Amino acid sequence: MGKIVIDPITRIEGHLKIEAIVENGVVKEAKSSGMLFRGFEQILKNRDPRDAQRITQRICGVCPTAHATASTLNLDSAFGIADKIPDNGRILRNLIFGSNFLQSHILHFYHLTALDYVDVTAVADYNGNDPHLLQVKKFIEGGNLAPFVPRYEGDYRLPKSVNISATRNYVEALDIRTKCHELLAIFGGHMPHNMSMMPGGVTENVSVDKIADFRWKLEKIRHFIDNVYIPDVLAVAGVYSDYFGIGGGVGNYMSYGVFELDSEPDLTKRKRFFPQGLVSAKDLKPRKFDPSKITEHVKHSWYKSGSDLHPSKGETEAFPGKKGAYSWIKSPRYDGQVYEVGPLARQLNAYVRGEEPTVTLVNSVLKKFNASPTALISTLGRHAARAIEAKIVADEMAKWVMELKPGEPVHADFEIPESGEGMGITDAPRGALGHWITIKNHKIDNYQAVVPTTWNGGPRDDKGQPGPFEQALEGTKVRDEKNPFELVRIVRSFDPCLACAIHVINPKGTEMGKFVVS
Ligand code: NFE
Ligand code: MG
Repeated sequence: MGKIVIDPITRIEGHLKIEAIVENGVVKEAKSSGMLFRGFEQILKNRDPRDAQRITQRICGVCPTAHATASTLNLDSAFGIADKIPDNGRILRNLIFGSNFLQSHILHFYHLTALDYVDVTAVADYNGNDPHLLQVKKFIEGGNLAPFVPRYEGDYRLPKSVNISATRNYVEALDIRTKCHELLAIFGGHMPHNMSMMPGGVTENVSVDKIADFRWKLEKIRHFIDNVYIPDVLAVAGVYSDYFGIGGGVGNYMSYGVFELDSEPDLTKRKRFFPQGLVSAKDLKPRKFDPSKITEHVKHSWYKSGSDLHPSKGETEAFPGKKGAYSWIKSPRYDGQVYEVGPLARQLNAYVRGEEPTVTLVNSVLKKFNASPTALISTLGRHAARAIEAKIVADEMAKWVMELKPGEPVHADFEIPESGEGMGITDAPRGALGHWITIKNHKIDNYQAVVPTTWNGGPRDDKGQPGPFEQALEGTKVRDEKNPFELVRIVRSFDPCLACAIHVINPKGTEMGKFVVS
C-alpha cells in the first residue's frame, strides 16, 4: 500500500493538496485539502453594501467577474430592485460575464491542463517558420523550462505533428485570452476587476462604435474556438479516449443557471440561457433546485463554527489544528447530498432538459466517439463540456450584443435599505456560485459565499461522505505510482481554484493574527 501526495496540484491558485492511498494499483482513499487560509471577513464587516461587488471580486484573479455578478445579483435582491434591471443592463452584464467565461475556458484547456496530454518537447528540433513555435523552441533552448516542467513522464501519446500544433496553439491561446480581456473591458472598464457592474445594472452606456468593436473582437475569439480549441480537444479525446471512462465521481450535478434572459425577481424562476436545476447520472432526469436546501458542513474543515448551516446564517471561525480536520475548504451539500458543479453539470442539465444548441453539439461529440451520454461523466467529458460551452456562449454573445439599444438606460436607481437580506446565485465558469448578504443599519452585517471549488474540492462532510474530487479519484487505477498521470488529469479536469474555494468572507469570522497555522 502506497501513499501519493501531490502538493500543489494546480497550475494556478496553487494551494490544493491531494493525497491518495493506493492498494494493488487502485486508489482506495483520497483526500482533497485546501492549504491556504484567506480572510476577507474583517474587510467586509460594517462596510457600505455597495462595496461587496468591489471587494468580492478580489477573491480571485481568474473569475472576478463571477463574484461581481453574484454580488450584484445579491444586492439587486437585498435592495428590492431585481425586477427593475433594464434590458441594456441585463444584456451588458451577460456580455461582460460571457467574456470572462471564454477567457477562463481557454485558459483552462491550454494553460492549466494541456501539458498533461501534450508533449512540448516535440518542438525541440522544430525547423519550420511558425513564429509561435520558434518562440517556444528558443525558450526551451534557453534551458528555462517552467511552466512546462515539472511534469510526469511516460504517458504522452499524441503523434509528434499534433504535439507541435497544440504547442503552437498554446501560445496563440495567450493572445486570444488577451482579446477576451479586451472584450470584457469594452463595457466593463477593465480586467481583472470590472468597474461597471452595479446594483440595478451597469455604469457603461451603449454606443454603436462599442457594439462594432465588441463584434469585431468577438469574431476573432469565435474563430479560435471553432477552428483551434474544439479541434484540439477532439484530438486529445481521440488518443486518450480511455479517459471517457476515468474520473466520473459523484453522479449528482447542479447548476444555478447563468446568463439572465429576464428580470424576474425570484432567482429560482428567472429565465436563464443555461437553465437552473439538478440531474443525477442514475436516471438523467431533470429536477428542480431549491436554494433553502444548501448547507455547509465543517466537521473535517479547520473551523469551529456551527456545521450544516444555511449560507444566510453561515459562520466562519477558524480553528487550525482541529482534530480530524484536513482542509480550509468547507463541504457544501444540497439536501445532505454531494454535488458536482461546473461546465459538465451545466451542459448535462441543459442536455436532459432538451435545450439547444447543447443537445445537438453534445450528440455530435458522442457520435464521433460512438459513446452514450454517460461517457460525459468522466475526465474527458468535463473537457468536452467546457469546449462545447465556450462555443455556445461565444455564439450567443454575438446575438446578445445586437440586442443592445444605444441611448436607452443601462441601470435602475436604488436606495440602500436600513435592513434586509439578499441572495445572488449564478453559475461561474467553474460552477454554481452563491452570495448571501444581511444588511443592518445600512451596513453589511453578514456576507457569505459558497463557491464552485468549495462544492467540488471540499473534504468529507459531517456524515463522512467524500467530496467530488475525492469520489472522482477513489477506485482509479494508477499505472505508475511515481508518475500518477491519472490523478492530476482527473483533478485538473474540474479546473480547481483554491483562492475561490477558501474565500472566507464572513464579516463576523476569525480575527486574523490570533492563531498560528500548525
Ligand atoms: Ni477563482 Fe471561481 C470560477 C468562482 S471557482 S475561479 O469559475 O466563483 O471556485
Ligand atoms: Mg463561504
